[in-house]
Parts: sequence; C-alpha cells; structure tokens
Amino acid sequence: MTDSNSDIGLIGLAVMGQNLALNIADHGFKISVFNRTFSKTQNFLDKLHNNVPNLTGYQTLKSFVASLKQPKKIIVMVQAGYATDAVIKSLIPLLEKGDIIIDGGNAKWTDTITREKILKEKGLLFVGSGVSGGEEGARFGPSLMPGGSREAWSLIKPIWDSISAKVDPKTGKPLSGASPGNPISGGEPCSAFIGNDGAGHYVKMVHNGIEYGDMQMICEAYHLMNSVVGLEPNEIGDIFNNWNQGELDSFLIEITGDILKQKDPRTQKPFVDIVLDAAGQKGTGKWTSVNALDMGVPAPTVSEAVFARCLSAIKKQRVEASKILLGPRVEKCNINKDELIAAIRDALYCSKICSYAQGFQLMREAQSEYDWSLNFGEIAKIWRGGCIIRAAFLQKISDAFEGKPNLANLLLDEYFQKTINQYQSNWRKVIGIAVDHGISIPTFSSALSYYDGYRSTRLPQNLLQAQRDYFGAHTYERTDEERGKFFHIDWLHPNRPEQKK
Ligand code: NBP
Repeated sequence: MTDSNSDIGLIGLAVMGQNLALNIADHGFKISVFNRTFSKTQNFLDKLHNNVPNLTGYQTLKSFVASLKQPKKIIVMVQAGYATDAVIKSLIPLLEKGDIIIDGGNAKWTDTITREKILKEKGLLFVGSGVSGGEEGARFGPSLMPGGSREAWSLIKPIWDSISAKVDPKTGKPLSGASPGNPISGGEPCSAFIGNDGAGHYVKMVHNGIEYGDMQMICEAYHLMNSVVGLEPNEIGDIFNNWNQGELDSFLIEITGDILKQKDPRTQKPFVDIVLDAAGQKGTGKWTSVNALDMGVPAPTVSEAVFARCLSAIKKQRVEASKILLGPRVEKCNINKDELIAAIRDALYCSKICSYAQGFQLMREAQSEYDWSLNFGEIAKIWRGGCIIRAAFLQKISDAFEGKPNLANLLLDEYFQKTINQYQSNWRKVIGIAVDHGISIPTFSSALSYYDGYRSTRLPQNLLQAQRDYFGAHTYERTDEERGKFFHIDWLHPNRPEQKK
C-alpha cells in the first residue's frame, strides 16, 4: 500500500516506539510504523485488533517510507548508538531533500551533532529529540526536548506539542487523566525547541543526570529513616506520601511512597527488603559527570550519585568488608523522632536545590562551549510534566530564570537563598547524625560541601597552587596582583625573588 498519506512514520517498535506511536495516533495524526523484525510489528498490530485506524504497519522499509506525506517525517526510536546509525544509513537512499529524520532515542549529544552535520550535507533535516517519561510518558504525554534543524522543528511542532505532557498554566502542575483514545486536551505543552544540533539530546542527558541525583538523595533519606529512626518501609512510605503534599511534591517522591508500601507478592515481606541493593545504569549519568569534568564545571552531586550506584554494585566486596572494617559505636540517637524526620526532609530539599543548581550551571557552560542559546526558564517549564524529574519545585526554577535569564547560579535566586537559610541547620544536623552513625550519604554531603564551597570567599586552593608550583613549576597568582599575572618561586632557592611568568 503506497497511498503516501501518513503524517509521520516511526521506526522501532520496542516499548518506547509502540507507546509513542499510539500516543501520536490518539492525537489524530496518521502514523506508519516499521520494525526491523517484522514479527514484532505483526504482534503489535494484532494486539490492537484494528482499533487504531490511524496506525498502519509495514513489512518493508521501502513501503513504509513510501506511505509518508512530503516532506517525510520519520521518528527513529531504536537502541542508541550503532542501531540508530544503521537505521539512518538505510533511510538515506529512500529520502529526498527536505525530508526529516527525528532521533527520539537517548543519543549522546556529540553523536547528534555529527549526524546532523552529515545529513545536512545530503539535504536532509535532522532533529535529535530528548524523550522523557519512560513507557507511561511515551503513551500519554512525555516531556520532549527537540534540538537540531529549526526548519524541521517548525514542521513537527504541531505533532510534538500535541503528544507532549501538559501542565495547568495557572498552577504549573501536570494535567492527568489521559487514557487510550482519550488524550489530554488543552494545557501548556511540555515541549520546546532547545537549540541547534545536539542541544536537545544534551539537555535530555543533563535531565537524566539530575534524575540520578534525585533518586540517590531519596534513597539516602530512606536509609536514614530506616537505619537511624528505625522505621519500617511501610511507615517511611507514609512519610513520603506526606512529603509529596508539600515542597517536595514530585513524581519520584510519589512512586517512592508507593514502592515502600508495596509487599513482595511471594513472601508478603516489604518489597524493598527483598530487592538486591546492587544498582545498574545505562550511561547518561556517567556522560553528565564526564562532561562536567571535561568542562571543569562543579557538578559533584550527580557524580556522587553515579559513584553510589558503582559502590552498590560491588556487593560481594562490601559484604566481605563489612566483616572486617569497623564503623562508629553508635549511641542511641537522642533527637526526637518527628524532629529528625522533619530534618531529613529539609536536608533532602536543600540537597536537591544544590543538585539542580549544578545541573543548570553545567548547561550554562555547555551553551558557550557548543554555541547554543539555552532558555533555562523554558527548560524548567517543560520538565514540569511528563518526565521522571517532574516536580512542583521546577516552577520555582522557571520563575527564577524567567525573572533573571542571566542568573549565574540558582543558589543566588532569592527563593532558593531563603529556603536554604531556613533549612540549613537541619541539613547540617542530619549530615552530622549520618556521620556519627556511619551511614553513607554521598549526595547529601557533597551537596552541602558544594554549598559551603560556593559561598566561600577563600578556599584552601591557595595552598594547592603553592604545592603545584613547588613540584611542577605550575606558577601561582598573587592576592595582591591583578588576575592573570603568574609567578614562580625557585624552590631550590626559595629566598630568591620570585620570577614573573
Ligand atoms: P531498545 O533501546 O531496547 O531498542 C530496541 C529497538 O531497537 C527494537 O525496535 C530493535 O529492533 C531496534 N534495533 C536494534 Br536493538 N538494533 C537495530 C538495528 N541494527 N537496526 C534496526 N533496528 C534495530 O528500545 P526502547 O527501550 O523502546 O528504547 C528506544 C530508545 O528510546 C532508546 O534509544 C532508549 O535509550 C530511548 N529511551 C528509552 C526509555 C525507556 O524508558 N525505555 C526512555 C527514554 C528514552 P528489533 O525488534 O528488530 O530487534
């Protein structure tokens, strides 16, 4: 069948592709789908029992491409890396100038930059779009972070805006209640053009890095309530449900409440107690950390969250070490239980603020590096719904950047300053208690070190520069000279006058 009447095509019918295709069809767009292994297409179509007339499956790539309206728009939703390149390569001979390829996978932004360049030379338009929200988001409204060709963006915008998650423009809260065939109508779309070439995938990567931080911080709060306060998972679940009604209102807090109240269907024990404490990762948190190191931007909280997963993964070694390595002798914590729970909440909120401050600083630096012009207020806005880090708190970030687009760091915004001032004594108290009890809290403590470092006029790196000059003649700047003038002491004759470099 080659009617050429589909509005858009989608390649890759694994979990994300299937759900995104149904979401697009629900919004009234005609969509063609294709998967390398045809049996998967067939199974998908069989499950639909012809109930989705807007969606048509194809067995060959050629007939799939021929079914699309001009200019052809094709979403690639396959495994990131080699698979994406393989699909793009197979599409090129079947496309004409002005046709559009959209990579909706979790591509590394540098790959997106390369792909856009190559496709541009062939007259094809390329969009690298971050898609966040997992299976549920893809089905009923993800947060979409497209970057790449602006010309292509103007052509796919109607589709992107309609399939994305929506938030209530008055409250900034996500609109819910979509079901198959009944998408959400109205509301502000969680979709906005991010910038040229790899900008969309870069911002999606930082989103994932921040997600790593959020998840680890929540785990640290749970660990403290379990080990220091002595609460059962079910009771901690109630606390998370309660926290979800306030400043911490977010998807991750909500699902944590559900998880902690869940029983293992096999043993009826608390579900979390039977899950092995060895975490996996797919790489976007690592990419964020490596990029922060490459650009010299302090983002320790995301990196600590990645390392926390790595440390958890060496379970066997930890079990052996626990038999040999001693911790502190723990006295019973004499702080009031409710006060401690409230303090843990405050510590979580302050750490979260610092983690986001780092993530936005990273993006600020990246825009100079890659010649993008990122709109941070808008980025925070499109993260309010659909994505894994969706949270009421993102409205505050959006307000901060909309008020001051050039804000150097979120911590300098009045709301965040006041919040940290109000909660910091509890934050410090919780970290002290964790240290006294020998409980590992890498994101809480690294966030506090970041905060204390960021607000310090003088750090001990004066000594470090002196050490570097001593062993490697790396030179130093002086406090009583202008920045940019470098000096060296001949450390074999340290009393000789210093040399200007
Ligand atoms: P997967 O990442 O598991 O990829 C499976 C799909 O890739 C199948 O359709 C498979 O076709 C296709 N594929 C592979 Br593998 N190699 C191929 C090749 N050489 N040529 C053509 N097709 C090939 O699917 P997913 O979990 O749905 O994720 C899709 C994309 O979305 C990924 O980039 C992922 O990182 C991203 N993402 C995922 C999530 C999530 O929550 N899962 C969230 C956000 C973004 P086959 O059936 O023929 O093997």
